[in-house]
Amino acid sequence: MSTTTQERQDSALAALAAQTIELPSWAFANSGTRFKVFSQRGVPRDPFEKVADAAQVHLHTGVAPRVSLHIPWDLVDDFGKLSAHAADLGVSIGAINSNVFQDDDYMLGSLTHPDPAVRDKAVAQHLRCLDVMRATGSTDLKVWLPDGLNYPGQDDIRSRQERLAESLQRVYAELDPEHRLILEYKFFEPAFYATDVPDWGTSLLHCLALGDQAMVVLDTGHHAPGTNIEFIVAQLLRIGRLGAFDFNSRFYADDDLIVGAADPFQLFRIMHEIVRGDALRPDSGVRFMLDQCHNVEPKVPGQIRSVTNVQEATAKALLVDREALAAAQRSGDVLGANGVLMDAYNTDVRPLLGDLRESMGLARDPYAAYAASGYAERIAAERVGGAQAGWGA
Ligand code: PSV
Ligand code: MN
Repeated sequence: MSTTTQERQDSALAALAAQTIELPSWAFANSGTRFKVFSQRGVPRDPFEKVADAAQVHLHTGVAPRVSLHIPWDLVDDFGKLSAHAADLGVSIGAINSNVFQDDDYMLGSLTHPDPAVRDKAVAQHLRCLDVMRATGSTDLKVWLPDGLNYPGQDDIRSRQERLAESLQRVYAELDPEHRLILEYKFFEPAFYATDVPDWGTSLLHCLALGDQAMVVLDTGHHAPGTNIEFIVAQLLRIGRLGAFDFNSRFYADDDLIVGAADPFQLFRIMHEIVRGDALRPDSGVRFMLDQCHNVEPKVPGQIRSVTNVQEATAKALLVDREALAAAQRSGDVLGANGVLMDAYNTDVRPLLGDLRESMGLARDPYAAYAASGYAERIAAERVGGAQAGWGA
């Protein structure tokens, strides 16, 4: 028997109330391209101010209670103090990203570097991140490597895979039982000829070799144009190895634009596979994280827009009439099945999300609530002097 629209809306509201979206600390810092990093008034000068800005996004959306850190960008003397600061503001520390892409030693690679001394250094950097996790209560070590080759013959492709497996194993061996190592892939950039973890298959192979605590991270901007990302989502869910998303959107390469800005339909199709795979549950092991840079737009509102875009795609996916879809699929009704999906996609879910926020004691429109709060003007006036945090600084 088919569910009614009302029943689907009620269960969508319950699922949306339980969904959480993790914010990247670096989204609040100055950012740009290799041509220019622009500075904006009020941008944080340290990780404490980044966490404070992230807490604003949570305050107005109610669904963004964690902030990921990037090490060494977010190194502080006392991580206990940073965690306590986060807790005071109603948020907590999420994934710890290990940065092995901004040190001269890593020009020819980090965990795959031909020189064992550089590999040792890169392993040590990851172990330092595990210490940050212990000090902050974080459970996810997120690994993205810039490693790769610009020219055929520059290094031996296969030896690099062996070195990668061995280095990852050295890091994995140091995980605590509650920790996960989540391995992100990206098809190109900064390497242009061959990347050492270029795709989900390579990431998955390394995760399978490592063990149950290793999972794949899918960054939506890290695929060749035309790639069917929801297929990858379905496949990784099937095998229980989808650890997290880095959500963003792209028109050309790894643009790191607001998620859902370039292709909201793709985001809906991804969330449809998530709902289909019962992976929206908070205990499913799949973390919904953002990885974005707001180069030309204000940062806190940019993050609010990102969160609401993920919520809209999720809400639409939750409204799919699953029984009708299954029936159409069983009977080979191609247009009927497609129509069921499109009906959900074409639903205006903004009133439903307004209801959700009201039920959580929040304003119906978080974007307007933030604008009216005066926070942007306050930080612009208060954060004067000192060095603004920036991507790469
Ligand atoms: C690499 O392009 C990446 O997606 C990784 O997640 C990095 O940690 C992040 O971007 C840096 O912005
Ligand atoms: Mn990413």
